[in-house]
Amino acid sequence: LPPSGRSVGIIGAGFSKGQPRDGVERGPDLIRAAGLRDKLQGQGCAVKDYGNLAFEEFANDEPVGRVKNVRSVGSANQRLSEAVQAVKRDGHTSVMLGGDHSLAIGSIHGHSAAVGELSVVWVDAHADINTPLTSPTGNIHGQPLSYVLYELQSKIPVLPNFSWIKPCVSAKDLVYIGLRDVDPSEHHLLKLLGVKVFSMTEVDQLGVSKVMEETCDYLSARVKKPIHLSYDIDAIDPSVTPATGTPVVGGLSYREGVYISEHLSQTGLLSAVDLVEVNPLRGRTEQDVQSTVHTAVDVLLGCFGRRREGNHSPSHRVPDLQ
Ligand code: 6HN
Ligand code: MN
Ligand code: MN
Ligand code: MN
Repeated sequence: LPPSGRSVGIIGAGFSKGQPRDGVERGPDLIRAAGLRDKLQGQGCAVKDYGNLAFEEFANDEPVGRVKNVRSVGSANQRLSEAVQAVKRDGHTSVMLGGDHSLAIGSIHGHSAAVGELSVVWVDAHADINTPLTSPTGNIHGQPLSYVLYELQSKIPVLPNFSWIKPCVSAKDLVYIGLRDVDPSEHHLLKLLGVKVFSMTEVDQLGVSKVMEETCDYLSARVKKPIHLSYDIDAIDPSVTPATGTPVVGGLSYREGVYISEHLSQTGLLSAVDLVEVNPLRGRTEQDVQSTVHTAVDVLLGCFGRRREGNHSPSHRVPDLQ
């Protein structure tokens, strides 16, 4: 094992058909170009980059009901699930670089197929729990949790290329952080299922450190399950991460955003991470894009042991005079 004891397997998933805006497919290469691999290695991680997934194209991917690009999304997520399973079998913490948030379907499915029951920490401005029937937009990036939660299976119609998906997460094992744009039917579902939610109101009330303490207490109250962190970059305030498809004012600060990943890193339970919705074409300036990408990288570094107080490896020695 590397000094930090962490090994990271990176999967590039430049997929954008869970939503209508071009550009989010460039996320993985931008995050890599910002030096993710070198920086992770510099903090003592072993890194294997599994490259970018290739996704099948569908010529006639007509909406099913209101749901858009169903066949493409189903197929892409099936590939991603297999890739995550391979990364977990190789013994790494999986890092999936999106791409849009519909990819959480395959990432969570593959993670659970490899390791069993999970805790899921969903960091997002949005709840992403619309069912195909409640979705106001038909965009699957607003629906991923509905496909993986056991409790919602009776609400999910049969969809082309979705039959491989097996629900694998229990509503009591899900915690949200950062919510501030929740559709009425999503809010109803969250209440019905009794999901633990730290919206921006709770972040304001409690502060991020108490939110993280309560998150970990809640998730470890029963058995300690491996944690799946699904991090939508739009959780952070658009003044910091503007290059994203569905920005919402009033988000996490850079410091709060990084604190969340630092805290989860310290649990030793982080087993898979999604970093999604970085879209360079949504930035108005190069500075917008750089700020978004660098913040995404810093969130990921925090997941793998980086501390703002500084780090050094156990083998480090203070030089002696000869
Ligand atoms: N995201 N609730 C809206 C919808 O279309 O269902 C917005 C979803 C945003 C999804 O940011 O990953
Ligand atoms: Mn979002
Ligand atoms: Mn804790
Ligand atoms: Mn999301």
